Amino acid sequence: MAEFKSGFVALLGRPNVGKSTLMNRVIGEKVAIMSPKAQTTRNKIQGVITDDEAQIVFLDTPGIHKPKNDLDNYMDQAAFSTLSEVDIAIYMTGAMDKIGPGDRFILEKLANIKTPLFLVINKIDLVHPDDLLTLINEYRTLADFAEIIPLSATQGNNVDELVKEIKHYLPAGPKYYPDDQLTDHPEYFVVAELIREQLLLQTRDEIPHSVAVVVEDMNTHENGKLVINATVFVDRESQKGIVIGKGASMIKHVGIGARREIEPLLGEKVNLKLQVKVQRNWRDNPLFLKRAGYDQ
Ligand code: GDP
Ligand code: MG
Ligand code: K
Repeated sequence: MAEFKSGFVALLGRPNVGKSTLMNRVIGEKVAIMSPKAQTTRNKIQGVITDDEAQIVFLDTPGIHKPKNDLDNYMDQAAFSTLSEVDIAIYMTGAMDKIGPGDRFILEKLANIKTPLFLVINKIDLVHPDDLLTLINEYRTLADFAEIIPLSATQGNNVDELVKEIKHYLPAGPKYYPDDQLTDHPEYFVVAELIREQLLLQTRDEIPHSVAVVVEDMNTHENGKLVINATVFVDRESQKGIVIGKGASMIKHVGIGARREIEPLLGEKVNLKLQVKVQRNWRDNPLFLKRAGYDQ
């Protein structure tokens, strides 16, 4: 029998190319946070798949772009520091996305690392095959890709091929995680992200990214339900009004939506208690970022 293989795979790419969708498709569980909005994923979230041939540990990295504030800066560092620890780096793009200065900037940086680099072109369900070939040829001039894999994360086309190629490039190695482990991320963070996801979905464009969620505690039971106390931090008083909504209707719906996601994840009934607080300029406050869990 062939030797067991294992290793770490970093998923890189602009916001909204479908990194979280792909990871969820591969792993089959909701471990990364998806949303039609950019930058939902702020932290590294690991997903693990194990079969009898290999164990693949995915790092869903935050997007890389020109830093505008401390949080952006933090996200860039997290993305690049990940690359020194991984066995394969995957640069992901959308089949509809034109190659821009951002892609060139990142691929130039990636050219300097020794890690094998894959190009994954996602969302092939949206383009004509001829246009796909043109895009592939353009990318070939930008970097020396070990593999180029077009796929559709939502439809599932060619996702198996990606997994096969990842296994091919992984080194022989041990299981880092038990067979049934899907993520090593603290539950607090995942729960906070599920609440934030609901906020982004339900408030639409009214509170762009000026919202952070901190789970204060999650360890007591009341009437057979796990009590989760969480705080939503916004930048401005006006945003507080939007998040709470008329007669507290918005925060109530956010709570209901989040609970629907959290209960299957934790495997028990939950009593979710949300409060909303104004914390000015939280994105530039290192202490706050640390408290909110952005300090790995
Ligand atoms: P991320 O920011 O890179 O993690 O992107 P997400 O996984 O959050 O996906 C962004 C959006 O693209 C979501 O609305 C997804 O449903 C959509 N999306 C992801 N993969 C595909 C795909 O293969 N085809 C199509 N048509 N849409 C996709
Ligand atoms: Mg994401
Ligand atoms: K997203």
